Amino acid sequence: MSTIIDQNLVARHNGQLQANLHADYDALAGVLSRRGVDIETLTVHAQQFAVALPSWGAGTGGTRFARFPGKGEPRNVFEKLDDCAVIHQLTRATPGISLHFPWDRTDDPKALREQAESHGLYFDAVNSNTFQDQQGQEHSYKYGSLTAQSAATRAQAVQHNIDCIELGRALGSKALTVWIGDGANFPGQHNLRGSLERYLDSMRSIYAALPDDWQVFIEHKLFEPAFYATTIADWGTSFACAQQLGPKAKCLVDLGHHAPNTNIEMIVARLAQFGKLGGFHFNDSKYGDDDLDSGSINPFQLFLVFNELADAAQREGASFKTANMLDQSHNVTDPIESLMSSAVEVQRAYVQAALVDRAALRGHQEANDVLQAAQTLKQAFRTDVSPILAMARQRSGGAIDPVGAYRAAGYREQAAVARPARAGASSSGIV
Ligand code: PSV
Ligand code: MN
Repeated sequence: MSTIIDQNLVARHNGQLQANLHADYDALAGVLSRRGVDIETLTVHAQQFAVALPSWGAGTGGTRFARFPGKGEPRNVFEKLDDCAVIHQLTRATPGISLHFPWDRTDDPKALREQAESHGLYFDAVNSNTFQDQQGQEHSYKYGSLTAQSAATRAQAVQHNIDCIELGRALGSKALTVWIGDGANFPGQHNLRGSLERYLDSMRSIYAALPDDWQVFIEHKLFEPAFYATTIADWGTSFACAQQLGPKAKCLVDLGHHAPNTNIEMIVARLAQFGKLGGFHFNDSKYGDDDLDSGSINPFQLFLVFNELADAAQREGASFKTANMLDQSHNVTDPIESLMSSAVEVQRAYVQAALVDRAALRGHQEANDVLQAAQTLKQAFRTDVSPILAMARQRSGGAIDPVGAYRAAGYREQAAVARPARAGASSSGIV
């Protein structure tokens, strides 16, 4: 596997942190062994964790008011791939990349795939985009895409999704994620039932084009850009559509796509129970679809989501799998640093969930010992598993302190020189 940052630099950086890491790791091993938990098992578990990176997260994002680009931003999909390779090199937790078309469209998928493989990366779910018009596009999506009144517009949107599947196939991807912004801004604009009927019709054509070993993920979102009624607004609608379409259709939960205070872990439990949980877009939020860094606002919620995933994995065994991806917008931080920290925060929740004493929890639940049941979860959540995450990274060849190593390597400064801003460069950093 070729690396972008010099591995000797990473090793030197690790060397400086080694003694403290071992002291912290040994101390935590003692704490955990008193609870009957073997730290080595948890470290191996941490090493098995993976979350895919959104190609569109590699550039600085923005709001509807402004975007303040940073230096050395990637200008095309190959440069985005380089940034993703750096993130994986240092965290060893992000081997997958989720592409978005047409933003990441390439005429040379073979070259892109080879570049990814040379860095030990693969392509996770590909995403279609019928929420914007592209230059030269025949039919506008102003009034909808898969649900549009115009049959020609719907056909164009369906064809774009089929093209995404084709490109994804060439790249080795195995899933298509469909998020549409379709909906109504005013009562009366849509016949609410009619627009969902058209959505299902369109999705049936996309579903029919899926290769046997592919899945399609339906991503719901409460609102934005449709502010009165979004066609696929909630997990119930997503679930009903996935049921209608068939076994290859599943639901994707973007953590930012719900009303404030929604019990997202319960949605996760429901979808898992009925075999329709396809995957995640991880991010965090305070008010709406804020796309903030994972774990930055509500780490307990993230932990509770992973607690449900651990429960489902225990019930269903190795067959239980979800496609896990980040979906964030970095407006005021270096995107590489945010994506590295976020991957570590999602990994943290995954390891903390593995710490839950499930037998004890079940016992407290059966005995209606509410306080102890809650404390059992809290004990796992309160445990600082940072030494486990750092040890897992180091053993897998990554950095004990990914952000520290990244800054020491001067990658961004070098990128600023190698990637002078260019008018018309491919979009990155999506609002
Ligand atoms: C929509 O808000 C979303 O979460 C979808 O996943 C899009 O594909 C992504 O953001 C990028 O805009
Ligand atoms: Mn998303």
